Amino acid sequence: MKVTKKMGVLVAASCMMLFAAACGNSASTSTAPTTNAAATTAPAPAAGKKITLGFAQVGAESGWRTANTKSVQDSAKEAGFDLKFSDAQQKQENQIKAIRTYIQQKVDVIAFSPVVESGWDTVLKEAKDAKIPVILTDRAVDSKDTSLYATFIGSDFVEEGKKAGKWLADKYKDAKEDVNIVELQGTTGSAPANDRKAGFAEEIKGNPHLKVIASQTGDFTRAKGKEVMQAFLKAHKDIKVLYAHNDDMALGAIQAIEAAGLKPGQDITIISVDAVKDGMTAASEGKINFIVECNPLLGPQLMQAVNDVVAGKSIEKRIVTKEGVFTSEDAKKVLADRQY
Ligand code: GZL
Repeated sequence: MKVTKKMGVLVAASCMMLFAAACGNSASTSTAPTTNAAATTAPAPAAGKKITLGFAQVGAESGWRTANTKSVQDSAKEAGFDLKFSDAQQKQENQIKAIRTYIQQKVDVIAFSPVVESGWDTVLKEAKDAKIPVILTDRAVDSKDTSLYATFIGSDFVEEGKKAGKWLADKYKDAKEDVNIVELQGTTGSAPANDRKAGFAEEIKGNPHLKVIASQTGDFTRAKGKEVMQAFLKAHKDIKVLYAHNDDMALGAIQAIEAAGLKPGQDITIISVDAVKDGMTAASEGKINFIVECNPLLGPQLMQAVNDVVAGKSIEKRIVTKEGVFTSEDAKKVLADRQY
């Protein structure tokens, strides 16, 4: 039987999918779809040619990002892909430049974590015109035209904010006096910052004693988190709670709190998001009281999605990662087994 080029390519892609599936998916994730599947395909690479993936990463701003980068790089290697990787140092213009370079290089698939939600339509249209499918990982874009990307693989940040707010509302459900909260927001304009803020506010709004007296970006970094917390402590003498949108900012804030002679986790209750090793260590020491997990190990799911779009398979438009929550007691129990 004559094996056509297309059949040869499909066999190659299928073998890769079997290989990728055999590698297993180390991330504890669910792939619960939330919207209808939409077929988005790329012209398959020539028979026997490696799939080339262009990945534009946000930066290296936090422990979470470091773990996410490692997951993408290790999974691409396991899947046998040729990975082109760029670090945008948290600048949108650098990510747009990287995506344009990948288009010029005619990669098979482009994936990226948008540093902010807006301003992507033009470059995503350029990728679509070049018939290169785009996969969003970690963070979303606010483009109204959802045909501009094949799928968005990442957490539900509103849900993460709600988990944080619910724990606090439960803790202070019988409060008789005001509980002053300060908030360290993530990168201004980013999906996690917008959504974690919204989810948290939604859950605490039912208790008039829970008051956010100050809220400012710490840009997801330890240094900025410390700097802003120092300013909060100077301006407010009655802070009872810190809600930080990630562990790195919480850890920077803990340095400021201790320098002010206060006990983190006791004088000031601290809630954080991510559950990276350093955050979980602080939680196990009682310095962070509650951590909402945000899973960075998105590599295996991303590579499976790359295989699917190259093989012409239909793909769920939204793949939500599965995550837990940890009290200080929980953190003590699981710290040794944490992968990141
Ligand atoms: C969330 C991710 C955020 C992390 C931060 O998915 O985009 O960016 O919560 C990281 O630690 O900097």
